[in-house]
This record gives sequence, C-alpha cells and structure tokens, in this order.
Amino acid sequence: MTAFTTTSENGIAIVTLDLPGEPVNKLDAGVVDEWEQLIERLRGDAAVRAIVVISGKPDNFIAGADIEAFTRLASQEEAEALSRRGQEAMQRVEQFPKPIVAAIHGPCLGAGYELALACHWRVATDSPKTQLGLPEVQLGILPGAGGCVRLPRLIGLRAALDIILAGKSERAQKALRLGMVDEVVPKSILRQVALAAADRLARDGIPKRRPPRRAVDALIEGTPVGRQLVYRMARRQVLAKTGGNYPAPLAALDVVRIALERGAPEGYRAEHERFGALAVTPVSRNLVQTFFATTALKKDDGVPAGTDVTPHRIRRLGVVGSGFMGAAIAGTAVLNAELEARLKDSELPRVGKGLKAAIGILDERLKRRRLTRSQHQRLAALLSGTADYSGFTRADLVIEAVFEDLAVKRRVLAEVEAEIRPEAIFATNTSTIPIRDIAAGARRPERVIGMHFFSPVERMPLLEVIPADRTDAGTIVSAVRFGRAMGKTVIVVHDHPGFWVNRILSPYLNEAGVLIEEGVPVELIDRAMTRWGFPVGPAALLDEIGLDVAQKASKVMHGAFGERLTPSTVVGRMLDDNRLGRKNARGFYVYHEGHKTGVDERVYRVLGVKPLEGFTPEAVQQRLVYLMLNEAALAFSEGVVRSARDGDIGALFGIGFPPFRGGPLRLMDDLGAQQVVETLERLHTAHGARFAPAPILQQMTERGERFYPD
Ligand code: 3H9
Repeated sequence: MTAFTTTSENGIAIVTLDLPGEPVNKLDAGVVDEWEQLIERLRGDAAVRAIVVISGKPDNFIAGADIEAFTRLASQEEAEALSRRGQEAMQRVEQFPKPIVAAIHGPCLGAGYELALACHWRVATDSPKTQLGLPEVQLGILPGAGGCVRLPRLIGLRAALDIILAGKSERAQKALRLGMVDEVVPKSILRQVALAAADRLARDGIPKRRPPRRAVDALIEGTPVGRQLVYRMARRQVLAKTGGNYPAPLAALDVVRIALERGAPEGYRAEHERFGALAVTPVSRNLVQTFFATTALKKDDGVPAGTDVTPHRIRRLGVVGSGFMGAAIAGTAVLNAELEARLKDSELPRVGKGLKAAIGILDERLKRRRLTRSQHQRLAALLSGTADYSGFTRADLVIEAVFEDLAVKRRVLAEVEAEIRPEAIFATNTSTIPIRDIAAGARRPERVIGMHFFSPVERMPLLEVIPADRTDAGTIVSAVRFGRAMGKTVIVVHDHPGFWVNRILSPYLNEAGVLIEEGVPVELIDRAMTRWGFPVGPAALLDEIGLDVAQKASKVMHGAFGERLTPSTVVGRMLDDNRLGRKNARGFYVYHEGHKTGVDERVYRVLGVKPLEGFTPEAVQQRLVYLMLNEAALAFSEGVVRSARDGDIGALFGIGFPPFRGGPLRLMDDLGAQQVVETLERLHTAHGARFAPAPILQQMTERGERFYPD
C-alpha cells in the first residue's frame, strides 16, 4: 500500500496523503510507518528545504487515528503502546530539522489535528467542510498523540480545555481566532499559500508564537495559583455535565495539568498511560460502537441490499399543519435540505405564525453565525404558505403534522391525495398511531409512509421512518434519504403502536407516575435518573413533551398493549389542574420566564399524595430502567426494529438513553440475559405483573444468546 506520494517544487517537497480505497484519510500503524520512512528520506535529501503535507482526498484532511483499530485492542498495554507510537511519530515531526507545513482542507480531527499541531505552520481553507479539533473524549478516550501537551501551549490553557474536555471541533475562522491555525485561505489557493509559508519558514526560521489569549486569561494562566483555579473550575464543570459517568474528560484534565505543571515529558507519560487505560473501558467500547452504528446508518436506505428501487427526488415539500411541529419540520427542511417548503393550515393567520416559527430556526442560525445574512435571505425565500393547498400539485413530498387523531389524519390524507401528483409521497408525522390505520382509505397506499419526528425538530437528531404494509420500496428509500438530507439519523421501524421510541418510553413514563402515586418525591425520581445518565428525569421529560400529548400517547399504548401499559393516574390529574407542562408554564416544575426552576410543591396536593422519605435512588432506577429494558426486549422480539443496532441508536438519539451504556439492548448483553430475568422476576414479585420478563429474555438465558451476535 502506498498512502503517500511526493512531488517537489522549488526545493519544497509536497507530500500528499491519499489512503487508497478509503473515503477518508486515517492514521494507522502502516500509514505512520510509511510517513516516517518518507520523512527520513527527505531529511537526508539536500535538495529539500521544507515539506508541505496535504491531502489527496477532495474534502478530507485526516479524520484521526483509525478508530477501527481500537476495536481490536486486546489489552491496556497494547493501547498504551499505540499512543506511545503516535507520540513518538509526532515528536519526530516537531523536531524535524526542516519546516513542515500542514495544508488543511476538510475534517482535521483527532490524530489528524495532532499531526497538524506537531507541524511548524498550519494553513486551513475557509470552507465549511474544514473543521479542526480533538473529538477523542466523545469516543471515551483522550488525545493520545501529544494533543493534551501541545494544544494548551499553542492556544492557552482555558481555550485548550474548552476543546479537549468537550471533544469539540471548530470551523476555520474560529480556529484562526483561537490560534489553532496560522492562516485561513480560500481552497483554490491552499497549496500556493502553504508553499509560500514553507518557503518563508525555510528562509527566515520558525516564528515564536504566544497564545492569542485575552489579557485576563494570560494573567490567570500565568500563575500557578491562577491555573489551579482553572483546573478546579474545569473539573467542576465536567462533573456537572457528565455526572461522573464519563472518565475521559477528567483523565484529559489531569494530563493537561501534569503536562503544564511538571513539563512535557511527564505530560506525554501521563497521556499514553491514561489513553491505554481509557481505550479498554466498556464506556469507550460503547461510544466507539455508537460511532460505527451511526456511520453505517448514513448509508442504510432502509430496504434490503439489492432491492430494485427508483427513489423520487424531493425538490419541493408541502407541510400540512403549521403548528409547532409542522413549522419546525418546514424550517429544518429548508435549512438542511435547501428545498422549497410550503406550509398549509386552515387559516392564514395560523400560516403566518407557522412561517414566523420556521424562519425563527433560520434566525437562530444567523445569530450563531452558522449562516451568513445572504444565505439566510436565500433560505427564508424558500418558505411559503397557503390556506387552500395551492401549489401542492408541485410537491414531491407532503408531510402531515396535524392533530394526533386518526379521523383528522385520514381526512387530511384524502384532501392531500386529491391535490398532489400520483407519484408524490404522503408522509404522516405521528408518534403512536399505526400508519396502516391512517393509510386504510388511501387511493395510493404504496405512496403513504410514516415519518416520526421528535421535538424540537431542529435539535433532535433522530427520525423514525415507518413503512405500512403496502408502502413500496421507492417510497421508503425516498423518505429515508430525505430524512438524512434534513440532518437526521434515520431508523426504519415496523408499523406497530408507538413504533420503537415511544414503545420503550411508555412503560418508563407510566412507572414514574406510579412512583409518584406511591409518594416518591418528584425530585428524587428525576435526580436518580439523571444520575443514571439520562439528560433529564421522567417528570421533567413529561413537562417537555406536554402532559396532554403524553396522555394521548399513553391511551393509544394502553389500548394496543393492555394491562402492562396501564397509565398511572398522575397525568390525568395534572391535566385536571390545567397543567400541560412547559408549554403553559404549569407542570411538575415551576417555570419562570421560560426557565425551569424547582419542583412545584403544589403538585402533591393536586395529585392527592404526600411525598414520603425512605426511597433510595437505586430502587427508583431499577424499576424505571428494567421496565424500559423489558419493553425493549419485547419490541425487539416482535421485530419492531430491524437490528439491535437500530434499537440502540433509537434509544440514544430519541430518548437520550445514556450513551456510555451503549443502549438498552447493548446494556442487556452486558448484564447478561439471566441477570436481567432474575431482577425482573424479583420486581415482578414485589410490584406486579408488568415486570414479567419478556419470553425472549427467558429464551436467551436458556440458549446463552445475545442481542448482538458479536
Ligand atoms: C484519535 O484520533 C486518537 C488519537 O488522539 C490518538 C491515537 C494514538 N477511523 O462519517 P462518514 C469512516 S481518535 C476509522 O460517513 P462524513 C467511517 O466509519 C479519532 N474510520 O463521513 C465511514 O466508513 P464506511 C478521532 C473512520 O463525511 C467513512 O469513514 N477522530 C474514521 O459524514 C466515512 O465517514 C474522530 O473521532 C476514523 N477516524 O464525516 C473523527 N473517520 O464508509 C471521526 C471516518 O466504511 N470521524 N471513518 O461506513 C468523523 O467524525 C466523520 O467521519 C468525519 C467525516 C467528520 C471525518
């Protein structure tokens, strides 16, 4: 394999990395060996004054170390050796007697950015595709090829911690402001500018740099006492964010501290030791699996490989219902898929409100400088509205986001089918109603499909696509691709009440209600679950979803699955007191000017319960988690998801199931089916039939099976 090619211009060697047969450049042992042999040769070549390293991929510099290699690491020692090898290679670059310039276009991440850091000059393109950073902690590891040592020295302690501890990457302009790169240029002149920099450095030497930090940062970071303060604050922030469930950011913080306080050699030692320890943790394994599951889903069209389909290109979108969901679907589609979107509602004032909300999504991007003013104007012009379906004949896809009621949805389907072209697709955005029921009277059922978006649409990463029994393959592929164009991770799920996400969420939310009925304080429940790793607890989640929406969903689920999913009385009683949750600032929590404050103590009177003492967070966690796990096992056995991978991604991205646990199915594999069954049986005896273990779990116990075959 030859990953590198070298040409020469005016005494400057241009080394191009283009890993054969791979969509991205990544650094593995073979590439690093080849690189070292190459630069050794250039070291001794008197005709070479400097080196420019550039990528041969159209839109990728280097995506980091080869993550696939992490899955093959057999021991901590092996992982440590990998990091040590990376560090040595980067040190050789740094100490190379001739200047090395990195010419960066596209993602420059992890070990890719660590290589750039070791180079003597960094030029990046201003393309939005260029992003630079150290995302390692998102994989449960830390920058292991010198990044923890070099970045703080280059850009200052606080700025470096901001990147390393959150696993962030930055666009080129911000990277320039921070000092992560030295020059930002248009793509068309990247090569020339890098060559000029190499020439300059070869002639004038490597300039001394100081981190471009503010005076106040320099003052704080310049003294040991000031730095101690920074470390303490960073630690507190990490713990508040991770609840102590993710060891990597804390380890990275330690390494950065050691490198700055005791010197680079100690820093490198701490870095490879900690890298080794982290790389073999279950947390890292789960996060790495999630990375591969997500990338695999980017290519999965939701139909078996080899299916003969002609997907429809979606150029124009119609959205029926300009409420909260409809407007957000239109706004997100325009933002990410850049197509014309037309909102329809029954009256023009409603349409106007919806358009305003859709444009609000673009406004927010403009404010955060993710869009320029002219891009904003161009995108906003793609949005239009109507009260009478005018223009719908041009739509390739119509998404209905009206009231969650079967009769209403059927009526809308009939109205839309009368307007649209025969080849256009009708998608219904429902969270629980079976698609085949909505499609029952359709004229063209093969073009009807479910697209379950999660709220808030612009932020939630998941989309469930639900084909009904008569939906054709072209419609499935079109809906999946369109979902991806909207920026979503898409799972195709079976047409079963609640589909996947709401199916497994339903017993969990019901049980939270049962716990409240039993007198468990709301705070205790929510805190127990955030400590377990969920972003919010179930009561706070009910407030976010809206208690009216939650009640509707739980009724559908109860109707479909019977006693096991009997709702508690809590949601109904809250609604009797006009408590809809965040949307009317009345829920389990008090809302002050849109901000959630403490639990509203009045809810206990409303619910007729007295909060009691004596409950442990562990007992709460066990009841809530095991009901969700059991439901996931049941739904999996009914074929609701196509694979364990899809089920876990759905739970992680749709519910916020703790990523470090890998997902409900991965977690059951880790616990072992037998242990899950035993715990469920104990809960069954203590709390009732809803905890009866799913037959599939019993079967897996007997046969020693797992959800994941590996
Ligand atoms: C690291 O660097 C550790 C060091 O500090 C220390 C070492 C000692 N490895 O996402 P895409 C594959 S840790 C292996 O669809 P996009 C990906 O699986 C690393 N494979 O493209 C997919 O494969 P396939 C830190 C990788 O344009 C294909 O490339 N770096 C890697 O939407 C296309 O990927 C990261 O965490 C990799 N590093 O996005 C960055 N990267 O075709 C991880 C990609 O077989 N990568 N692949 O399905 C990314 O975030 C995105 O892939 C990227 C491109 C933004 C680069």
